[in-house]
Amino acid sequence: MKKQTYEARLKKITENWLAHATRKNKVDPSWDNGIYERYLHPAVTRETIPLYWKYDLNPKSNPYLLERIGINAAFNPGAIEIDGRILLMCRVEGYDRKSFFAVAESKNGIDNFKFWKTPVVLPETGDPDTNVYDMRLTKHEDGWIYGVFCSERKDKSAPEGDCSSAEAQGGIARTKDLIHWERLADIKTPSPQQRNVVLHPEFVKGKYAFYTRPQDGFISTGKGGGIGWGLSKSIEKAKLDDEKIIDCKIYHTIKEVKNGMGSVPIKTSEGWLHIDHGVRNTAAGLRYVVYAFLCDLKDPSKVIATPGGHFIAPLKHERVGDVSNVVFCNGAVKRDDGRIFIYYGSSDTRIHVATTDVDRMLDYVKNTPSDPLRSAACVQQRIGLINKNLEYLKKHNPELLKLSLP
Ligand code: M1P
Repeated sequence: MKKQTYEARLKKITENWLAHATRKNKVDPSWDNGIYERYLHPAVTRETIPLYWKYDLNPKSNPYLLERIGINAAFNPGAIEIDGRILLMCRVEGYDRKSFFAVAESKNGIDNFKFWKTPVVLPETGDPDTNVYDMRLTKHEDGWIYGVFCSERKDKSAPEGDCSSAEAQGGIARTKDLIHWERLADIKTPSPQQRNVVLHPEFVKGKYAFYTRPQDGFISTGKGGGIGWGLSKSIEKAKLDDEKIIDCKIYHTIKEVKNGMGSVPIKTSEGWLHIDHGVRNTAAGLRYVVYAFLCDLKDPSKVIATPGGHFIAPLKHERVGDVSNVVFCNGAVKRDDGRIFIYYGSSDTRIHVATTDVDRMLDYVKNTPSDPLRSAACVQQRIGLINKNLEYLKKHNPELLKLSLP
């Protein structure tokens, strides 16, 4: 192969980076369920990562301009709006499999995401994490921005030779600017492991309120599972004495294996809007989808509307990646004009945006019927909709009726 000069390679990789980082995104016309828009391209990918995070750009020490420390993926971002800018706290994963956090910023929240100069330098606790990921950003009424994330360490009780058993806990750090971070103690709960821990943005009964996901093992939730809820007097040493399940896993549903919180819940006039994830089993492995529900404004631990089925499922190119058949949301932003931007990772590989608004989401969560849990009941539910429509069409749109029936 003809050897490329440093200059030629630099031009090529710079053009490639620019093409990704400045690409305009458009609504995908092939998707239309009225509830939210999907977009043609991912919002952030590993190609969006600055070149100077991966290459040694000095021709003297890197004459072939080879990648020195590669980036495998950017996915599952927390999200926040600060001064009109959308900031994504991305989970960036190196070729070495370790994840870290890095902020990507965009003015419109749809495209042109650029990473801040350096990744987040997250302080460690006395028991350093091996891996950190999936940060949720909570703008709390106490004035801090909290980052709550999964902190993973090797399972100390694993048998000799077992190099994959791990222990997951809820890590907590706080900041005012997403640059300088103070690390707090991992949350203590009645469960041996935790993932998908999220801090509620308001005090409840004068305490910090946490959503949890108790789990017996690292992957399997075992006897645990479901979205938990508990209160803590302290945030510096967060501890939940009680953990009650507010949204449990259920046989033969989109959350039969496990579920977990997604974004920080969004406050609306009619309740706290949840955009979370559910996991089911298939012959091809686990399938992760995003689902939504609504909780009471005064008592955020009380579920008041539960649309059946998934809200976002992996589609087209989203379906394939490092961990295929996964969509996972841990960040959404409600803008002042009522628009909601939902950020989700697909197949543990890249980041997408979906857009909707408060009115549509409230209509969706309140008027989509709940999962009736059995085929026979699902058929009845659908026949109810069909009959309602047939009656309406007969009176108001008989032409459409002719078109759709033999
Ligand atoms: O690989 C799919 C997802 O698996 C975990 O989610 P959960 O705890 O619900 O199983 C997380 O590691 C998440 O980051 C990942 O996308």
